[in-house]
Amino acid sequence: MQASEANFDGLVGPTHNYAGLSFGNVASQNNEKSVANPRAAAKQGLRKMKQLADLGFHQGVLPPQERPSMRLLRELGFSGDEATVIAKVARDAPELLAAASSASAMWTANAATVSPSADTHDGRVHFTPANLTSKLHRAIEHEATRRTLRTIFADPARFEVHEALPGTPALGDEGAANHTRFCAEYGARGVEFFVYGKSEYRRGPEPKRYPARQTFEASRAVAQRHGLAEDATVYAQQTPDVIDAGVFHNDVIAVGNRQTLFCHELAFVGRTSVYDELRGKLAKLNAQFDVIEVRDAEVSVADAVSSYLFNSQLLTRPDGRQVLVVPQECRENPRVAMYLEDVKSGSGPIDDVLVFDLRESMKNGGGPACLRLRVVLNETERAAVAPGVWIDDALFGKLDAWIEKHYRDRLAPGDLTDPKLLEESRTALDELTQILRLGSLYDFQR
Ligand code: SUG
Repeated sequence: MQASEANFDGLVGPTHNYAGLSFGNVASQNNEKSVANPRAAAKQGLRKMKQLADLGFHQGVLPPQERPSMRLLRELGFSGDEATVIAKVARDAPELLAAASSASAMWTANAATVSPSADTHDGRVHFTPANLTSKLHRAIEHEATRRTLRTIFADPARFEVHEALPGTPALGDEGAANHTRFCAEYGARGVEFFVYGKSEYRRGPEPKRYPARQTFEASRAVAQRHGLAEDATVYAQQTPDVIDAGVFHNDVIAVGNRQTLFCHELAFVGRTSVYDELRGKLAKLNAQFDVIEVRDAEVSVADAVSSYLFNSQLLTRPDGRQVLVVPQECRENPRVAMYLEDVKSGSGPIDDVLVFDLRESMKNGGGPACLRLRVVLNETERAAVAPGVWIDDALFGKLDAWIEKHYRDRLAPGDLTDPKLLEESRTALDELTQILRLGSLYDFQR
């Protein structure tokens, strides 16, 4: 059946800030305690959604989560009314207030792993929200993520939104940031590609400096739940050294779309056998496989990490041409800029490059690909999606005005202690559920 890819970007939440919460994510660590601009962050993300929608891509939006998370703070033993809880945690455990306040749900590539209906055992689209166990501020996302996905993809005849995997290190799951799907056409059966950082039980090389967030066991469990065929599933391990260089998710070093894998030569352990397996399994589905491999001599891993060249979106335009959506930082790195000039003028599978200013998100290690969750949908599935989340001129206008009205243009770590921030966020989110026509989504609305 005819299908196409839709991208659901996370709307940046009102508490966007730089708390240095992600050990192993170089940008997050380097920008710790700098002053954020939530309004600019949200507008930068919204502008990307709008421009891609204008180019004819199916573009949806996922709402932010309620932050600070009073639920987490109460679970951690802080009691009293809300202002008292915030005052106590600010005084006794500011790191927990920072974790409870992060707007990290904006990076929806980590919201879930999604398998299109053409690949699954029961012909439904399957979603597994990521447990994100590796970081406290992210491990608190999956319950609300599940509720949001169930609200937007509500029809049980077409969509299955699973529970997250059990939250334990052996099953660390970071969602679609470590997952890619290859296919001839979006609606045809495809090969799903799962990339993990380490295995809990099969001994092998592991990173030494930074944590590997995704395990093989988690990837395999997701594939099994989604009912993917073994002959259409490929697993690969990230090179431990690249994790140690700051590649905390595979989407910092590789991106795939349809028959193309664009990656750095050091991305995977045993890369030639990984490519051969992908090529072989795709050939059985009458699909081709092209690898655009960037050599370390052209763009080093350090350049890839600072520019986010591979954290790009590789999209098939309605006219069939492929475009690469990159952050502005790629233009500012001379080697990456030169590489992209060659891509544009060459005759390879990438025809054009689009550049976006996502500076606020980038300073926390979130580029274009982090901000979006890909969902391949056929026409009937697309018609079953909650209608209020598709970006068009009208929704763009409403969201832009909503951001302008509710968001601060300055948020320093010290501002997280301000109890007014919770109130402001709730007022904003309450209005947002009306704009997106999502009903009562948040705990505070129930
Ligand atoms: O999980 N940063 C996120 C960035 C996620 C990027 N996503 C993908 N690569 N798909 C993370 O490390 C930083 C928050 C802070 O430090 O305030 C943060 O959570």
